[in-house]
Amino acid sequence: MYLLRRARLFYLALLAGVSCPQVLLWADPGYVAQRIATGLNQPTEVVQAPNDNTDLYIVQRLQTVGFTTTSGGIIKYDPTTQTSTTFLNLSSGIQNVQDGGILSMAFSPNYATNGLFYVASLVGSGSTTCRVDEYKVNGSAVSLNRNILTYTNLAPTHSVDWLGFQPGGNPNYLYITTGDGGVEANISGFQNYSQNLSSEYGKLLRIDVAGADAFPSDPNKNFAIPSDNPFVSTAGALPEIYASGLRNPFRASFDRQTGDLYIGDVGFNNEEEVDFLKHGVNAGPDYGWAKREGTLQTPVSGVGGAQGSSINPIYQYAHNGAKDITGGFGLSRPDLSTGWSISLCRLRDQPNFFDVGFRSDDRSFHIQRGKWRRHRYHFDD
Ligand SMILES: [Ca+2]
Repeated sequence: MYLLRRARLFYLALLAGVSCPQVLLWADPGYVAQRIATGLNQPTEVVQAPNDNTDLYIVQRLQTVGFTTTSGGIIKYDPTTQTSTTFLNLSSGIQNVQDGGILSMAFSPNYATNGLFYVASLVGSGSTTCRVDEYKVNGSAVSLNRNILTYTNLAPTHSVDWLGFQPGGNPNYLYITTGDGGVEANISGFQNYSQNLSSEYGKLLRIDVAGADAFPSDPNKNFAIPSDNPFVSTAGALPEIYASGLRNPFRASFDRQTGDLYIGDVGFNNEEEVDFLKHGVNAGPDYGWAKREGTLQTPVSGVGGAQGSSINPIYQYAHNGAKDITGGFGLSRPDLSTGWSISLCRLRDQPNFFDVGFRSDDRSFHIQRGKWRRHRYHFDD
């Protein structure tokens, strides 16, 4: 059963490039597809600011200025009037190397009063510096307030991926997904950092961005630790880790009605997967990578292993070539039916980035570049 079939959702397609098909593969009745913007350059995410149902904030991994593609930015866009303004323009350190650039943003739940938002980026020479920075809006000015987290990746991919605050949760707790460092599992020297609790690679982190710095001697970690994080008392473990066993969790999504978290984890050779973290469960789940790829044992000697206590995804699909899961949205619609629904997307061609989501008034939006497919999935609680 598809929960969304009966919903009349205004489907906003933000398409980048004239080669993209305008006819969207959203064939269910009740949907209306409408192109509302063109000219985007590798958009990675669309978000809304709290208490603002007018504007969309479109994160672009890169931006082209003249003949130079070295900048990432965030566009503030009103889809009704189709007018846009530059909200944030980053050029410093942005390199067009694999996943380099801006990857995600999240507004503080108290944005209306504190003006704070957070940006995840992959910057620096060779694009191996992962950053989470805090920005502050003051009137029409937007400025860097401080660095929250900096760490060095192994490669310019599978880096700091996504930022989010749990709806209805602590407004100071920022969730961060991180990739496994970027070294492929079948390359000599691969180390399974995703299973290593002393590494920030391949994790879901949860940090307190309002509390006193828990690492005063470390300029690269400037945040507090929620006292009930699962590994605060585990010797050798990073206390900011909330879950482990991820590979490249490029997008995640909180169900805004339940606080449950859906994590889209890009697969290795076979399976794209969606991992699920139920609200209130803070036992530090392990989602399996790199022992497991979805429900399969990773077919690399010395890497793959039995499931053990790791948690299987709630959904997975086989990929052929480059069909990465890079967008998705967890959505419960108790007004329509019981259960949960999630929209999944995957790509045919790389390099492409996109996102899918729903506005707080339940209007859908979607950004894309290149061909795509859309999947919907329903499962019982
Ligand atoms: Ca510090």
